[in-house]
Amino acid sequence: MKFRAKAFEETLCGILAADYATDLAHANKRELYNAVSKAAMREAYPMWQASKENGRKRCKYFSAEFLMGRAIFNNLMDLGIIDDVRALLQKYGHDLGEFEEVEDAALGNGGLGRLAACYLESAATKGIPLDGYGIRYRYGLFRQTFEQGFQHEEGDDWLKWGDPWSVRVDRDAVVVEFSDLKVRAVPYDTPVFGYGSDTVGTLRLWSSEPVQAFDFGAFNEMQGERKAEENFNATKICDVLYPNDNTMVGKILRLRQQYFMVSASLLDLVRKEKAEKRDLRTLPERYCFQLNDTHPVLAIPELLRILQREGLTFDEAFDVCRKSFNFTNHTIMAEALEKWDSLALSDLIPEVYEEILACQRRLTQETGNKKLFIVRDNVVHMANLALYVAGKVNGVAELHTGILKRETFRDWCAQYPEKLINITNGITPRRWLLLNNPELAALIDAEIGKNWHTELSELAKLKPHLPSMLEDFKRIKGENKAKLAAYIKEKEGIEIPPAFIFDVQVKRLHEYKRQTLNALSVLYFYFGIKEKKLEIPPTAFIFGAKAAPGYYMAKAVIKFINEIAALVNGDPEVSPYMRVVFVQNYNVSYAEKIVCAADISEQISMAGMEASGTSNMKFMLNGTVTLGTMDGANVEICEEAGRENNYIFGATVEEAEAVSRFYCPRELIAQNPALERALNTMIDGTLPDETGCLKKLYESLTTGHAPDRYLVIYDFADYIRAKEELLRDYGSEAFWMKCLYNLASAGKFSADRSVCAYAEQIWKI
Ligand code: 26W
Repeated sequence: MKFRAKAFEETLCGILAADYATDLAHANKRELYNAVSKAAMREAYPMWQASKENGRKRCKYFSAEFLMGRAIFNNLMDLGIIDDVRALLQKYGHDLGEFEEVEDAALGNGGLGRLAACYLESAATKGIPLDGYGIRYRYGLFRQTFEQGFQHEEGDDWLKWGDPWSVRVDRDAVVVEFSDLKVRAVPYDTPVFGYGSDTVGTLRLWSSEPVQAFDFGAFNEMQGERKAEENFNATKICDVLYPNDNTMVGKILRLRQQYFMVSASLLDLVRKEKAEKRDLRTLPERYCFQLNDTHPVLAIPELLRILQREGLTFDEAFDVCRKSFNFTNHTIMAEALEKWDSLALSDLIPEVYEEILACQRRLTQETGNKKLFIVRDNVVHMANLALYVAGKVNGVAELHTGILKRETFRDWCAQYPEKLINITNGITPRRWLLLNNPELAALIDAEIGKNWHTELSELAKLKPHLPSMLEDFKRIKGENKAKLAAYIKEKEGIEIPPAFIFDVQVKRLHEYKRQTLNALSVLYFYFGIKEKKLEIPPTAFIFGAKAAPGYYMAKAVIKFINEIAALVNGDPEVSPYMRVVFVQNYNVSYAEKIVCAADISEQISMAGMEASGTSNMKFMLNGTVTLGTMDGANVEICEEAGRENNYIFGATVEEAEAVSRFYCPRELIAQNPALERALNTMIDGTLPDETGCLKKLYESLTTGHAPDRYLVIYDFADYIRAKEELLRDYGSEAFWMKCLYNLASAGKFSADRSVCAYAEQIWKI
């Protein structure tokens, strides 16, 4: 669908006049941003409305996280008006680029939240009726700065520029009840546009408010104190996104958030069903629910509770749940599989806890299988609850799903062999190529036309044309690198020459992702160059990552890398050949700039740990080779693009498992002086260690009961081998062809493919 440019301009001027008493010539950035967004919303409204009311079965994607990033550029592009708007603003002396100052909506931690955002956009593009349900956190993921090399966190005021892309829908407010508190849940709806599509999805985020506006009269009564406290608690539920990624922290506020979100969503839905006089037993004909990891799994007992309150028997309600809930698992890390204390649940939401117990009883009756349980020793295992009730359970890459079947969920698989399926993750090629790398997109358009925008497998048609694209590709990559270098100079104050190789690792900071391995290799090169024992082509090692504020070791790694950066960049003997930068506040918008400018994509998790990874796909789509392990979707990247076109190293899942049993890193260190030298910087004063965190990091790798859990030391030598090979190859024609071959082989990793697979195999839409 396309707007008429004229109609858009008229609407825009109307809004500027009515809401800001100004016009196109005089409006400031903020007024313009809000008015442009509102004008687009207004023009697209009929399309949004028609999409909601088309009577088709819909899937509701329940997720505690939606990492949407910045909406405006993506929305204008998907609506097909970005060029018109740019030209219009230019006519009045404005630059669309000024909206780069608009804050990202960072209502997510990392991969899982960004995946949810990609899926919404892809579903709208492909005409699949998919809506997101989540929480409208007042503060998103913290803003990160570095001080003396340490991470500092600040509140993320993502609403600073306003939220013109959402509509508050008071009419649909509901009351969520905890044993000690009633809360008003008010939805804010954001349209999700598809690329060149008439389908518009809805992202509905719930905000918590006091049930009654504050009543000053209460001060006169005995209950005054309590009342004031209740009002305070009600707003607090949505205050902030929990900044943990892959680590379960059993906080009651987090439990409140989870229940708040699913209860509000289901109450709202059931109320609508009743208003339309539907038989609730037939709910699965009109809706299904995708549970994005365990965070929204309380939706299952909550729907059981609501349906029985509406008159269904337990068996009828259970049948509805079996047919409507599905579950995606995003991690095998034991510390991420959510478990809640029975007491906490029965205290806070007693009726919901009763339904969980009823599920446990039914499980025992149905299977008699002693290996399967939901509640054990007064702990509720949320993944098991989902495994029991969900119709389909999926992993997010072939390797990951295999591990789930063989290990993590083996007993469940034996009982329900049809339940577990794989749907490999994907990314939206609109944000991750068209929008972030328009020059490369245009080059592809010129070769094979524009069909690939919505049919990414068409990229394969590039294969015969790759040699003729080489020069342009190199030029575009060079320009993107220059832009990124300028941006990094401005934001971080560090100079990286665009002619350097850009070696990039950006992702959440976690021990299993092994940023430490990369850092140790940087030290290896540093000392090699310093002592004139080795040469590498000039390389910039670029890091970006946030550490969970309570994750000590992850924060130590940040300090480690920042001190390495200071050492390397400050050494005139070495800095002509190497630079190191850890960018601050890595987020979706930063990623857009980095992904199109990288020469090397570091995907170096210990095999078996990274469920899929999605940044690996973003780099690939932008024509970047992977330096990585056989983990997650890297395996499928190699299947598609050829292992020989990437740089693969390290233990495989099987090896890693075998090695871990009897493994002594100290022996390996003793045999490798260069590695020892790099490690010693943590304890020998080479790097400042004001707090002793580097020493702790050193110890975690070398001493104690189970040192080096993630095989950093074990994989070091092979990592160096692969990295040196890559650096040697860099710049040759063969190397650039590898980059292009990866781009041409990225078709599989479109989120369009993934959502279509969900729609066919799971949602039956
Ligand atoms: C309970 C705390 C918690 C918070 C977040 C546990 C687990 C999570 C997420 C599952 C972490 C996450 O984002 N996982 C990532 O999901 C991506 C999308 O499927 C995958 O590509 C990544 O490999 C996986 O780490």
